[in-house]
Amino acid sequence: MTVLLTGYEPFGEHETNPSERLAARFDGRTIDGEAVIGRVLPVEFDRIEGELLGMIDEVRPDRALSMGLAAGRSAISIERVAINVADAGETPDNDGTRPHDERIDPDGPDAYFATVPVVDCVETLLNAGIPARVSNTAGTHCCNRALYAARHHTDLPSGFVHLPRTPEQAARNGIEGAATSGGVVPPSMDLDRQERAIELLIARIGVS
Ligand code: PCA
Repeated sequence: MTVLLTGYEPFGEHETNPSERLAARFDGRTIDGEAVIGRVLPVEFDRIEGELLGMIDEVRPDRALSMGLAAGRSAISIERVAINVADAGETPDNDGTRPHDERIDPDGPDAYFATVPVVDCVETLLNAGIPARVSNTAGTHCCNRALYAARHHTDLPSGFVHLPRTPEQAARNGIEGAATSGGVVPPSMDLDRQERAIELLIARIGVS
Protein backbone atom coordinates (compact mmCIF):
# COMPACT_ATOMS: atom_id res chain seq x y z
CA MET A 1 0.00 0.00 0.00
CA THR A 2 1.13 3.52 -0.74
CA VAL A 3 0.32 6.65 1.20
CA LEU A 4 0.73 10.14 -0.21
CA LEU A 5 1.89 12.37 2.65
CA THR A 6 1.79 16.06 1.86
CA GLY A 7 3.12 19.06 3.74
CA TYR A 8 3.00 22.77 2.96
CA GLU A 9 5.70 25.27 2.20
CA PRO A 10 6.29 28.13 4.68
CA PHE A 11 3.73 30.95 4.55
CA GLY A 12 2.81 34.21 6.21
CA GLU A 13 5.09 35.07 9.14
CA HIS A 14 6.51 31.51 9.28
CA GLU A 15 10.01 30.99 7.89
CA THR A 16 9.71 27.23 8.17
CA ASN A 17 6.80 24.80 8.21
CA PRO A 18 7.04 21.54 10.21
CA SER A 19 4.75 19.87 7.71
CA GLU A 20 7.22 20.52 4.88
CA ARG A 21 10.09 19.17 7.01
CA LEU A 22 8.14 16.04 7.92
CA ALA A 23 7.11 15.37 4.31
CA ALA A 24 10.85 15.38 3.47
CA ARG A 25 11.73 13.14 6.41
CA PHE A 26 9.12 10.54 5.42
CA ASP A 27 9.58 10.52 1.66
CA GLY A 28 10.75 7.06 0.56
CA ARG A 29 10.27 5.37 3.95
CA THR A 30 8.14 2.30 4.58
CA ILE A 31 6.11 2.25 7.79
CA ASP A 32 4.33 -0.97 8.74
CA GLY A 33 4.16 -2.02 5.10
CA GLU A 34 3.00 1.42 3.94
CA ALA A 35 5.26 2.98 1.30
CA VAL A 36 5.29 6.71 1.97
CA ILE A 37 5.66 9.30 -0.74
CA GLY A 38 6.25 12.74 0.80
CA ARG A 39 5.47 15.86 -1.21
CA VAL A 40 5.06 19.58 -0.57
CA LEU A 41 2.08 21.64 -1.66
CA PRO A 42 2.18 25.36 -2.41
CA VAL A 43 0.31 27.67 -0.06
CA GLU A 44 -1.68 29.12 -2.93
CA PHE A 45 -5.43 28.89 -3.07
CA ASP A 46 -5.49 28.66 -6.86
CA ARG A 47 -2.88 25.90 -7.15
CA ILE A 48 -3.56 23.45 -4.32
CA GLU A 49 -6.25 21.45 -6.02
CA GLY A 50 -4.36 21.03 -9.31
CA GLU A 51 -1.09 20.19 -7.57
CA LEU A 52 -2.68 17.67 -5.22
CA LEU A 53 -4.65 15.94 -7.97
CA GLY A 54 -1.51 15.87 -10.13
CA MET A 55 0.41 14.15 -7.31
CA ILE A 56 -2.39 11.63 -6.85
CA ASP A 57 -2.40 10.93 -10.59
CA GLU A 58 1.33 10.35 -10.58
CA VAL A 59 1.75 8.45 -7.30
CA ARG A 60 -1.52 6.47 -7.45
CA PRO A 61 -1.67 6.18 -3.64
CA ASP A 62 -4.08 4.02 -1.68
CA ARG A 63 -4.61 6.80 0.87
CA ALA A 64 -3.87 10.48 1.23
CA LEU A 65 -2.75 12.14 4.43
CA SER A 66 -2.05 15.85 4.39
CA MET A 67 -0.34 17.95 7.05
CA GLY A 68 -0.14 21.65 7.77
CA LEU A 69 0.88 24.09 10.48
CA ALA A 70 -1.73 25.41 12.93
CA ALA A 71 0.40 28.00 14.64
CA GLY A 72 -1.64 28.53 17.81
CA ARG A 73 -2.42 24.92 18.64
CA SER A 74 -0.71 22.94 21.39
CA ALA A 75 -1.63 19.40 20.24
CA ILE A 76 -1.58 17.34 17.08
CA SER A 77 -5.04 17.98 15.61
CA ILE A 78 -6.80 15.36 13.53
CA GLU A 79 -9.31 17.21 11.40
CA ARG A 80 -12.85 15.85 11.25
CA VAL A 81 -14.23 18.02 8.46
CA ALA A 82 -13.44 20.30 5.51
CA ILE A 83 -15.92 23.03 4.60
CA ASN A 84 -16.78 24.65 1.28
CA VAL A 85 -15.26 28.01 2.20
CA ALA A 86 -12.12 29.86 1.13
CA ASP A 87 -11.24 32.76 3.40
CA ALA A 88 -7.67 33.83 4.05
CA GLY A 89 -8.48 35.98 7.07
CA GLU A 90 -5.49 38.18 7.78
CA THR A 91 -2.93 35.92 6.06
CA PRO A 92 -2.75 36.23 2.27
CA ASP A 93 -1.44 33.12 0.54
CA ASN A 94 2.07 33.01 -0.96
CA ASP A 95 0.75 34.48 -4.19
CA GLY A 96 -0.84 37.42 -2.35
CA THR A 97 -4.33 36.03 -2.92
CA ARG A 98 -6.74 36.75 -0.09
CA PRO A 99 -10.21 35.31 -0.66
CA HIS A 100 -12.93 36.50 1.69
CA ASP A 101 -16.13 34.54 2.29
CA GLU A 102 -15.83 32.64 -1.00
CA ARG A 103 -16.99 29.12 -1.83
CA ILE A 104 -14.38 26.58 -3.01
CA ASP A 105 -16.99 25.22 -5.42
CA PRO A 106 -20.35 27.02 -5.59
CA ASP A 107 -21.96 23.77 -6.71
CA GLY A 108 -20.12 21.53 -4.23
CA PRO A 109 -21.43 20.12 -0.95
CA ASP A 110 -21.18 22.34 2.13
CA ALA A 111 -18.69 20.01 3.78
CA TYR A 112 -16.96 16.64 3.70
CA PHE A 113 -15.91 14.49 6.62
CA ALA A 114 -12.38 13.09 6.68
CA THR A 115 -12.45 9.41 5.78
CA VAL A 116 -9.69 8.27 8.12
CA PRO A 117 -10.71 7.03 11.60
CA VAL A 118 -10.37 10.38 13.33
CA VAL A 119 -11.20 9.33 16.89
CA ASP A 120 -9.10 6.16 16.71
CA CYS A 121 -6.18 8.20 15.42
CA VAL A 122 -6.42 10.58 18.37
CA GLU A 123 -6.64 7.68 20.83
CA THR A 124 -3.57 6.09 19.28
CA LEU A 125 -1.55 9.26 19.80
CA LEU A 126 -2.83 9.90 23.31
CA ASN A 127 -2.00 6.32 24.32
CA ALA A 128 1.54 6.87 23.03
CA GLY A 129 1.91 9.94 25.24
CA ILE A 130 1.53 12.47 22.43
CA PRO A 131 -0.83 15.41 22.98
CA ALA A 132 -3.56 15.09 20.34
CA ARG A 133 -7.19 15.98 19.80
CA VAL A 134 -10.02 15.86 17.35
CA SER A 135 -10.43 19.22 15.64
CA ASN A 136 -13.83 20.19 14.32
CA THR A 137 -12.47 22.91 12.06
CA ALA A 138 -9.54 22.89 9.66
CA GLY A 139 -10.07 26.64 9.24
CA THR A 140 -10.79 28.23 5.87
CA HIS A 141 -7.24 28.72 4.57
CA CYS A 142 -5.27 26.38 2.31
CA CYS A 143 -5.29 23.35 4.64
CA ASN A 144 -9.05 23.10 4.64
CA ARG A 145 -8.89 23.32 0.89
CA ALA A 146 -6.58 20.31 0.50
CA LEU A 147 -8.91 18.02 2.45
CA TYR A 148 -11.93 19.39 0.59
CA ALA A 149 -10.20 18.76 -2.75
CA ALA A 150 -9.18 15.20 -1.83
CA ARG A 151 -12.73 14.34 -0.80
CA HIS A 152 -14.39 16.25 -3.65
CA HIS A 153 -12.35 14.70 -6.42
CA THR A 154 -11.21 11.27 -5.21
CA ASP A 155 -12.45 8.19 -3.38
CA LEU A 156 -9.20 7.78 -1.47
CA PRO A 157 -9.35 7.48 2.30
CA SER A 158 -8.25 11.02 3.14
CA GLY A 159 -7.29 12.86 6.28
CA PHE A 160 -5.69 16.05 7.48
CA VAL A 161 -3.35 16.62 10.42
CA HIS A 162 -2.62 20.07 11.81
CA LEU A 163 0.74 20.35 13.58
CA PRO A 164 1.89 22.77 16.31
CA ARG A 165 4.91 25.01 15.85
CA THR A 166 8.33 23.57 16.66
CA PRO A 167 10.05 24.97 19.79
CA GLU A 168 12.45 26.89 17.50
CA GLN A 169 9.50 28.60 15.80
CA ALA A 170 7.93 29.40 19.15
CA ALA A 171 11.19 30.89 20.43
CA ARG A 172 11.49 33.06 17.34
CA ASN A 173 7.95 34.27 17.87
CA GLY A 174 8.90 35.05 21.47
CA ILE A 175 11.78 37.23 20.27
CA GLU A 176 9.50 39.08 17.88
CA GLY A 177 6.68 39.18 20.41
CA ALA A 178 8.77 40.71 23.19
CA ALA A 179 8.80 37.65 25.49
CA THR A 180 11.61 39.31 27.46
CA SER A 181 9.12 42.03 28.40
CA GLY A 182 6.49 39.50 29.47
CA GLY A 183 5.03 38.76 26.02
CA VAL A 184 3.41 35.43 25.27
CA VAL A 185 5.27 32.49 23.68
CA PRO A 186 3.03 30.20 21.59
CA PRO A 187 2.70 26.44 22.21
CA SER A 188 5.04 24.04 20.42
CA MET A 189 6.09 20.40 20.01
CA ASP A 190 9.50 19.17 18.92
CA LEU A 191 9.80 17.82 15.41
CA ASP A 192 10.92 14.34 16.53
CA ARG A 193 7.73 13.93 18.56
CA GLN A 194 5.69 15.23 15.63
CA GLU A 195 7.48 12.69 13.44
CA ARG A 196 6.59 9.87 15.86
CA ALA A 197 2.96 11.02 15.72
CA ILE A 198 2.89 10.81 11.93
CA GLU A 199 4.52 7.36 12.02
CA LEU A 200 1.81 6.14 14.36
CA LEU A 201 -0.90 7.72 12.24
CA ILE A 202 0.36 6.12 9.03
CA ALA A 203 0.37 2.73 10.76
CA ARG A 204 -3.09 3.29 12.27
CA ILE A 205 -4.67 4.46 9.04
CA GLY A 206 -3.09 1.47 7.29
CA VAL A 207 -5.13 -1.04 9.30
CA SER A 208 -8.48 0.77 9.04
N1 PCA B 1 -1.18 25.93 7.39
C1 PCA B 1 -2.19 26.77 6.78
C2 PCA B 1 -1.90 26.76 5.31
C3 PCA B 1 -0.60 26.07 5.16
C4 PCA B 1 -0.27 25.54 6.48
O1 PCA B 1 0.71 24.83 6.75
C5 PCA B 1 -3.60 26.33 7.14
O2 PCA B 1 -3.81 25.87 8.27
O3 PCA B 1 -4.51 26.47 6.33
